[in-house]
Amino acid sequence: MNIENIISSLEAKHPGEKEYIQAVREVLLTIEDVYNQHPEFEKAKILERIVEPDRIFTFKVPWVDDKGEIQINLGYRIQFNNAIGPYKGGLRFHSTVTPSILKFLGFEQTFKNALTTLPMGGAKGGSDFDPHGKSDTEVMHFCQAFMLELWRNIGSKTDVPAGDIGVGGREIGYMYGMYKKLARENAGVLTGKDMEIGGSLIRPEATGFGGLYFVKQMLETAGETIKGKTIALSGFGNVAWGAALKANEMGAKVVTISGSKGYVYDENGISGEKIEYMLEMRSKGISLAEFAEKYGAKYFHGEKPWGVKVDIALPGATQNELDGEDAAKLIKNGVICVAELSNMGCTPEAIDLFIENKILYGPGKAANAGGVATSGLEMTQNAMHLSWTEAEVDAKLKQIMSDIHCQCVKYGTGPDGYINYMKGANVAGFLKVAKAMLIQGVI
Ligand code: 2IT
Repeated sequence: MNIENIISSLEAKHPGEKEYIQAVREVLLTIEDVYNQHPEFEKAKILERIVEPDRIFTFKVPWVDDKGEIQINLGYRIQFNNAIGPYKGGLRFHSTVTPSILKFLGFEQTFKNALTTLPMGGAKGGSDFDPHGKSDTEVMHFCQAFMLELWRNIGSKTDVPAGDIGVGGREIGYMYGMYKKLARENAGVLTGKDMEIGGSLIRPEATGFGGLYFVKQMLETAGETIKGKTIALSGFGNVAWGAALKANEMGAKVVTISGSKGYVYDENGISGEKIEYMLEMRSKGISLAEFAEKYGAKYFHGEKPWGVKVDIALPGATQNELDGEDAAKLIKNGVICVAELSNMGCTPEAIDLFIENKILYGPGKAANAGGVATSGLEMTQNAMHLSWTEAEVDAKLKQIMSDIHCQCVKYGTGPDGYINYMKGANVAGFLKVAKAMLIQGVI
C-alpha cells in the first residue's frame, strides 16, 4: 500500500480538512503491515473505499430565537460505513463543527463501533449551533427544525444518532419528540434518551465508566493498580462526570477538571457532592472559577491541566486538547497511563512521545467506546421492548470493555511486551470492517 498516495488523493478531494486527514493518517500508518499481508484487501481497494464516507447530508436549519429573529444554522449527517450494521454515532452541536470535524469523527466511529463487538456501522452528524447560552425554548426550536430535515435520512434499522458535545438528554428528547411526530413510529431511533422515553440505565455514565474499566485493565495488565492513583481529567461535562464517579469508586483521586478557558486543581480530590455539582454547573451556567471558590480549590485561567503531577491523564473534552508539549510535561512528571475519553484527544506528536516512552496510551476508539456500546445496548432493549436493570447493563458494559482490551492486546503487543493500544485498536477495528466489506462485494 502506498499511504502517501491514498492521503494525497484524499486531500485533493477534501481540501483543507486537516482533522479528517489526521485521523485517516493515524489509522493507515498503524495497519500498514497487516494490510500488506492481505492482497485480497488491496485488490478490492478496501483502503481507498474505507476512508471515504458512504454519503453526506448537508442541510439548512432555519429557526426563530426568543427575540423573534430568524437564525440560520447548518446541519449535517455523515453516514460513513454500514458494513457491519446500521449507521451509528452521535450528533455534535458546537460552533466549531465543520465537515472536517464530522468526517474525522465518523471515520473514528466506524472502527470504534467495530471494536464494541456489537453490529453497528459508523456515522456522525451535528450542527454549528451552540446550545450554551440559549434558552430552553430556543434549544427546542432548533432541535425541532434540525429534525424536520434529518428525519427522512435516519431510522431505527438504518441510522441511529445519539448525543456528543452539546447534545445531552434534553436535546435528544426534543429531537425524538419531533421524529416521532413526523415518522409516526416509536422504535427508539435515537439513543441517549431519558429513561421515561425508552432510554437505558447507565447510558449517561457509560463513556466515563467504560473508560475507567479500560484504564483499570491497562494498569493491571502492566502489573499496576488503580487504587491510590491521582488522575487529571479535562472537561466537566457528562464524560468527566461519569469518569470522576467511577474513579472515586475505584479508590483513585481526581485532582483536576477543566473548561475551554482554564482548569481547576483540587488537592483534596473531586469526589462526592463536588461531582454532582458538575452536572448543575452546565445547566445553571456556573463557571469553573466559581466551582473552585465554593470548594476551596485553585482555578488557573488560560491553562490546561496537563502540567499537574499525576499518575493518570484522561483527556475528556475535545479533539487535539493534549499536544506534544503537554505530553512532555506529563512524562516528566511521571505519568504512567493516558487514555482518551474524548475523540482524538491527543495530537500525533503527543502520541509519538507516549509510545516512545512506553507510557500506557489508550486511544479514544478503545477507551471511550463504552458510550456507544451502551447506546447499542439501548437499541437492543428498545427492539426487545424491555428494560434491563442497572446491574445487567453495567455487567454487559464491563464485558464489552474487557473484550476491547483483549483485542488491543492481541494486535498491539510488540516483541518487547509493550502494548501499543493504538495499533491494536486500529488493526482489530480495521480487520473487522475490511472483512465485512470484502464479503459484501463492491457496493
Ligand atoms: O463519540 C461517541 O462514541 C459518541 N458520541 C456516542 C455515540 C453513540 O451513538 O452513542
